[in-house]
Amino acid sequence: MTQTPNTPLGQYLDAAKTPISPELNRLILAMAASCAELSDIIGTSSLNNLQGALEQENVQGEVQKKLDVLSNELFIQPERWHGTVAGIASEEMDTLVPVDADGDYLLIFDPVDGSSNLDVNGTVGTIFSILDAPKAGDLSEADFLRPGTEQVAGGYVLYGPETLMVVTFGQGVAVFGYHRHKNEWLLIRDQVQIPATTREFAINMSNHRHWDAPVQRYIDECVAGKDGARGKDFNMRWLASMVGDVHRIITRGGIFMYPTDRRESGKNGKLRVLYEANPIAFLIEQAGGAAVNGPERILSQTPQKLHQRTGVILGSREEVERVQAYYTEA
Ligand code: AHM
Ligand code: MG
Repeated sequence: MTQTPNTPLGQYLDAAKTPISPELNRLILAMAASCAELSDIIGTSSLNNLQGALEQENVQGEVQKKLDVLSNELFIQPERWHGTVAGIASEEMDTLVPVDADGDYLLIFDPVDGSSNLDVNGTVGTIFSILDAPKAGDLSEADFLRPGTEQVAGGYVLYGPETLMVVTFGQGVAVFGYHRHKNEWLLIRDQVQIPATTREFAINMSNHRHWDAPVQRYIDECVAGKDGARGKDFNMRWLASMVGDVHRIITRGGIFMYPTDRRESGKNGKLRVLYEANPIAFLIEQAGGAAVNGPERILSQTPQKLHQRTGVILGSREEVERVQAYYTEA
């Protein structure tokens, strides 16, 4: 069932085709409210001296920005989650944070993805994934190490010219806009579908010499355009913010790639399974697209650790399948 544009988020959740539990409903509303708050913080960050880096690194050796830390602190406040969340894991924390033993869900997120864009007022986003919490016992990291097929919800909030939330509960993809003056999230598009083919790719071209042969072959064929094997011209876009690049694909199709490569630092990929690749792959599949790590489906991987990385190739189905075939043939 497609719902009518301008439907408020709460009403949308109440009318879902397959009922959404009251706890998940509250959790999503709390996530939306938290992201609206973060949108205001990001939207005034230069004015409030919240730009720039801190002299500290996260567990993955990345220098943290002031807003990486501040947004993480905002999202881990237990009172936000109204007893719905048993535990939290985030890009910015070494290990999990237990929240409420009775909570039904695990919440995993990247509070500000694409944070190198913060300094230049470029697009950034929050990515989130929700899993069922284990029924009993003390929470451990192992409870989070589950394949993406087990997600009960996944989504992102994009902080661009507009603040948008794109979410799935496994019954299609919906896009909401945050109406600042009304302080309300309103439906923009429901049951979004990505075109199966595209003429647009997104990849950091400066890494060309490091890529594996299947990726070089695919991109070289795109760049060769009409005169090459593909017989058509391609265009390139790269925002250096996964949420921004993926939102373009959700809107008009395309292929996004951050593949594994031959460097020591690139052999496992750059993006993380649990809070980047999985929720985005869930959205893309629900919108009729495909998402692979190279040879395999992203959602079928079982991560061995919280901050595990993966290759990411996703978007318009026929293009993703073509790259996947190049991997299998190689
Ligand atoms: P981050 O989580 O540290 O912000 O890194 C993830 C980001 C993605 O949003 C984006 O697609 C990619 O890293 C950009 O990488 P690069 O700087 O190599 O272009
Ligand atoms: Mg990130």
